[in-house]
Amino acid sequence: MHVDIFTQIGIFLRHLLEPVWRIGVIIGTLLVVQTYVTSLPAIAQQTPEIKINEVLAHTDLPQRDSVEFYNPETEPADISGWFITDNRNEPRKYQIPAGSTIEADGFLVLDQDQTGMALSALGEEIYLFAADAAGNFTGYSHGFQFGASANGVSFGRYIISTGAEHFPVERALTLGAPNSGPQIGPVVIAGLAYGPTQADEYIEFINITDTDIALYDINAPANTWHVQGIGNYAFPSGVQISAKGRFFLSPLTPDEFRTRYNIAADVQVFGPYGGQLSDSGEKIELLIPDEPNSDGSVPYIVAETIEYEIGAPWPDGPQIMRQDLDAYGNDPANWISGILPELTKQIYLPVIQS
Ligand SMILES: [Ca+2]
Ligand SMILES: [Ca+2]
Ligand SMILES: [Ca+2]
Repeated sequence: MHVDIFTQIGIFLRHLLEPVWRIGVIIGTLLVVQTYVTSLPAIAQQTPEIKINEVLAHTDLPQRDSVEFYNPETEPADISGWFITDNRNEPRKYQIPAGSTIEADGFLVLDQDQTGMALSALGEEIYLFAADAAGNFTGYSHGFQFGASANGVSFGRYIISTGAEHFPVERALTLGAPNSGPQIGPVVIAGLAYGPTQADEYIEFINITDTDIALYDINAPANTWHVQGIGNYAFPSGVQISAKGRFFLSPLTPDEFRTRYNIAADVQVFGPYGGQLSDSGEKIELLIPDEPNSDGSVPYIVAETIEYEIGAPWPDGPQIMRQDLDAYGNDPANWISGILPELTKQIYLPVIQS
């Protein structure tokens, strides 16, 4: 085999330079490793990732405002000296006392008599900050903001199909025990269309219970249910939805919407709403008025939240349908593409006679 002179020079140079190249790689790797190691706080890897798992903020005696912590680790966690606060900008409000240990996969509950920290029934925030023995923050924190709550009803940590953490209203109070899961209903969002044009938009609601539901406070009938995310739409007073009944909210007048989608005469239609369902995703909330405060203000409690997005993991729009009405709604796994089968869309808007 003939090997020309240039190939021989190339082989010679490679043999000469290869050790240099290898040493360069080793030095480079050592520098990267050293930079990585020195940039990690010494304690960060040992901080157990304790979660604020349930919060009860609206109580009358004998109940007390309470915070439940959960230890998801496989070892017991000592959170003595950590801090909790209802104001993230003031993290050192309450220091967890010495001897506060949570078993692996276990719970710890502290109430307002222990922390001296009452939580607002109108909503606020709760955060946990990890600290070392000297009271210095280690960098780990966990917490969330919450809205108004009904008396004796808690918010709980819930992991959806994507792995994201949500904190919906709980089905039952479970302080010191695994969470019950989200409260579903009494009225859920069953379908929505955010396009292709604004005139095509709708939100479909279903009363999933076996009883009639009033979309207002029966003790204060002027206080009606609201929908947020499309402006702030207030249902008219005096509306009743029959057991298992469905109803629609649209940006058209009820008559226009009925015609456009061939809605049966016994199905209630509401609107028009002032805003729109965004074609880039947004949060839609169904709100129920609670008992008015002594100053006359009305707390609104979130009964249902759908925070749809455009594209994966949400199904293709612009019309989407909820699959399981009794399962948590704010999870893309519970939604599929398509127009509701009960709708027969008209292609053209009717000509308005003058
Ligand atoms: Ca309270
Ligand atoms: Ca619990
Ligand atoms: Ca739209």
